[in-house]
Amino acid sequence: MRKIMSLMAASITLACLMGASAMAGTTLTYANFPPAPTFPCVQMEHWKAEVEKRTNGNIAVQTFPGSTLLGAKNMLRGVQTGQADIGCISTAYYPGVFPLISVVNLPVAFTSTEVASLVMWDMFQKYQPKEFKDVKVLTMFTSAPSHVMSKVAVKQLSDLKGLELRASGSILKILSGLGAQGVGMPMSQTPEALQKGVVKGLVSSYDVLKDLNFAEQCRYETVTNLPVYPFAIIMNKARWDALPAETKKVLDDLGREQAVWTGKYLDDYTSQALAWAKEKYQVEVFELTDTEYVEIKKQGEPLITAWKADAVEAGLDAEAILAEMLALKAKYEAQ
Ligand code: 3IO
Repeated sequence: MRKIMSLMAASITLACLMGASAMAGTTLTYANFPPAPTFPCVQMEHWKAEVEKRTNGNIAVQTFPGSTLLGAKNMLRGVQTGQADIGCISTAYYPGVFPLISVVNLPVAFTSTEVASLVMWDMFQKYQPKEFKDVKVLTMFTSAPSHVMSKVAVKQLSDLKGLELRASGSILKILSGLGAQGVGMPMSQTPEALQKGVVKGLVSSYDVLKDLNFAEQCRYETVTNLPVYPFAIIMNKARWDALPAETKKVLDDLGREQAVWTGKYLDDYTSQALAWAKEKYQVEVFELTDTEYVEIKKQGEPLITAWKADAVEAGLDAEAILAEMLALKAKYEAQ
């Protein structure tokens, strides 16, 4: 009798445990490299809330901002190997790895993050580039157009001579053409580099003036309209494959929506951040002359040529891809 009772107790306990784990569903870990207040992490929290709501709590998302799970440079590999289920990559940190999607990082004068993010998403959908074949892409978006934020005033292009500025990807090359000293590193290393004086400033979007408090050190901002940085949110392939069909549908349906949400958020937020920096630190904003903007554009042209050569090397139809991107850009800008 005692034996039967304890057997029953054990099976009740087991049933409860199984029930609890079925109710708790799946927890997905989501790694991000920059600190929590920055826009890649803001969009991550928004996505988490939407996913948890739309799956009725069947999926829980555990977020790790600020390189607490994976850093900027081991993000891609870390997601591929399953150290995190989901991760955020800035594709400019992986030279040569993304020959197709790096087209979005070219100097083609995006003025809207929403447009750039939609263009990136559509390009991915249309071409399904094999550079992403080892991961599942959940969404994509870009940073806002990039400007110079500096400890020294850049009032004219010649003030860039020899100036050490942090950047990544195509912007690094444009900087060298303009006589500046580009220093390549991820955003997550930039606060320390600025603090130590390794760089005198950076080239990125204005959101970081506020979110990383760069306005305190970089009191001079110069409007340069340089490229946007492309981002991809990637998921471990095996973890994706193991999800139930209805969960996959929720996540797939969110892809484009999240790109639009993030683009709109950042377009709005960069103006707020700049206004905040003016108010709090009296930062000065310089615009260049028309001739200088033409010079910046000229410095960007060899990059487009170089991108085409790399794309052809990677077996891509570079001309068609570039034309398609410009057509999408024109389409969304007209809307
Ligand atoms: C960026 C990256 C991380 C956090 C906030 C950010 N705002 C703009 C960017 C783009 C950039 O400079 C980069 O390195 O991806």
